[in-house]
Amino acid sequence: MYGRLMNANFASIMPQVLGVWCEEAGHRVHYLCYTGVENLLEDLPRELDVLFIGAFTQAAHLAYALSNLFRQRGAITALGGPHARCYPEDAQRYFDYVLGFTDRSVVQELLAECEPHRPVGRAMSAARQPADLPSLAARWKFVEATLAKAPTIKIVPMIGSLGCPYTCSFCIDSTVDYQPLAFSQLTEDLRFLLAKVRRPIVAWHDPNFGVRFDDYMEAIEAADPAACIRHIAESSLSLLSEPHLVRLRKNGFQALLPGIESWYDLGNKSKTRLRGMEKVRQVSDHVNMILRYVPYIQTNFVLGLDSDEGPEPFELTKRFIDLAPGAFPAYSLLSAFGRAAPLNLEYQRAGRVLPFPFTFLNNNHAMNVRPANYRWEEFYDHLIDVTAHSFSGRAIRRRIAATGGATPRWLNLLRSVSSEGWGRIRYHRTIRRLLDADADVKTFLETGTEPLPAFYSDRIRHDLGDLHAFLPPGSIMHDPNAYLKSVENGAAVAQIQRGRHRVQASAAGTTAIAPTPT
Ligand code: B12
Ligand code: SF4
Repeated sequence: MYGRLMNANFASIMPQVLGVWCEEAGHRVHYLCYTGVENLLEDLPRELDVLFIGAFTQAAHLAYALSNLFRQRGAITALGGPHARCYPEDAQRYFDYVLGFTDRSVVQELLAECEPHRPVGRAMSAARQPADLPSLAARWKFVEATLAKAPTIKIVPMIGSLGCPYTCSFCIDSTVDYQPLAFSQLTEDLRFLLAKVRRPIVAWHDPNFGVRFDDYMEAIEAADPAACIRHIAESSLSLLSEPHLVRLRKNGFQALLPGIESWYDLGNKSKTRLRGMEKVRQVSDHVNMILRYVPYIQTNFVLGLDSDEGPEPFELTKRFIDLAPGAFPAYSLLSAFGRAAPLNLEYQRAGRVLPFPFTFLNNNHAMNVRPANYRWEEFYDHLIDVTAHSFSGRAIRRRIAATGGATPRWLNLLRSVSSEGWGRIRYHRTIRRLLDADADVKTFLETGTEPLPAFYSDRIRHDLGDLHAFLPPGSIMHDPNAYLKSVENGAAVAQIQRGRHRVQASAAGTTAIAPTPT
């Protein structure tokens, strides 16, 4: 239910950007945003010269199956996005090109060369994140096509900065320099949007919104002095001081998603040295203060970190739910996404990363790092307990009472009773039951040794439907230590192969962009 309502609102910006760059290079573009309900076998054009896919890791198997199908039909295939950045070695087995940082010149070089690279695809990457991106006006037709799939709430994706100045070792952006895009461009984009939509909602995809806070606010105020636009942003608690919140409210910010992460670790994100119950009190006061300015707040937690031990971290989260009833808690299971973050090397060195198939790597359907201080049964008992507490009838009622505005209340209710709240409790209970009843599941979680339990392979088959038949042989499993091996071999996998190829674009060239947010 929630997915049908919201998935189109979670579409990425980059495939739209790519569409613009390909058209600028003279190609014909067919853009398709997969929201989980389309029939890709029917909706994608049969004849393509190049198929670009943008995919998160949870959509990797879908991407691999599509690549295989379109290669059989004669297309060249390219993968970009989080999965390509995290698992390039694996993706190179199934795509002709695997792209890391992607700018206009990388795309032009690929289009000019456009050759099959098999059995191992060519890794390409710009030296850094792009210095600029096409305007909203330029990507508008792709935005419109995606939003047509959102039945009621329609959210426009925007971005004002790349990278982050902070260095949290678990984060993909900890090693990427912070780089604001031109603020004058933001103002121009927001003016364009106001001319198109009466009361637009904008979601900022910046990894950490508001680092250059005053510049940002000035850019927004210049475009929208009457604050007609409603904004959503991911930001750290350290940036959400009361004076900043006053200005955010004045400028129409309706939803904020700060990371709390843990009561014992990762304090640098919330800029606090406090730990345990002291941190719970301080953070819940802060969150309650934010709710006086902004109607909707989602607080993000990571469960299963090495700093956690025993029942206490979970009990503290339950206390937080009671003390800050208006916050919607989003729980992520500790996940090591390939080469996403420097910390993953430590987990791989310790032999703690499990080869869970990619489909399950979405922070919820599997925890692919063996916990340091819990047996799996114990961990799942605590996980179920904290999730059930967070989405109990009492917690939902208190959350709705503490939330202002009809839409935020309704969203809170819908999220709680569909896949994110009750759906997840059901899923975690299933895993807990299997830990007792299915020896394959227990062995796989404890040792990572194959065979892959039927529970998981059946779900992949069900998820992929007709496309399961196109999954390349051997692609369900991957090497969870590929990052470590490449570092130890001294091999830089994501080689920068920037040549001086002339762009041979022609009006006859056809390019398809198929992002896969699921
Ligand atoms: C904004 C964001 C979101 C937004 C928007 C999502 C979206 N569709 O873009 C929201 C809040 C909806 C979201 C949701 C989720 N997210 Co998120 N999100 C981010 C965040 C903070 C920024 C990503 C971003 O847009 N950066 C700006 C772009 C321009 O830069 P970039 O991503 O580095 O992309 C560069 C290249 O990769 C390449 N590129 C990117 N896309 C494409 C596409 C093509 C075709 C090509 C050729 C190139 C290309 O070009 C870019 C420029 O160099 C990152 C963390 C981070 N700091 O990066 C996590 C991150 C991407 N999210 C993550 C996850 C796990 C999720 C969720 C599964 C969480 C959940 N359980 O619900 C969902 C999945 C949503 C979905 N659509 O499938 C993981 C992904 C790990 C992985 N390997 O899959 C990340 C890395 C965070 C983490 N845990 O480490 N997310
Ligand atoms: S503050 Fe957020 S975006 Fe920046 S490095 Fe830390 S976790 Fe990543």
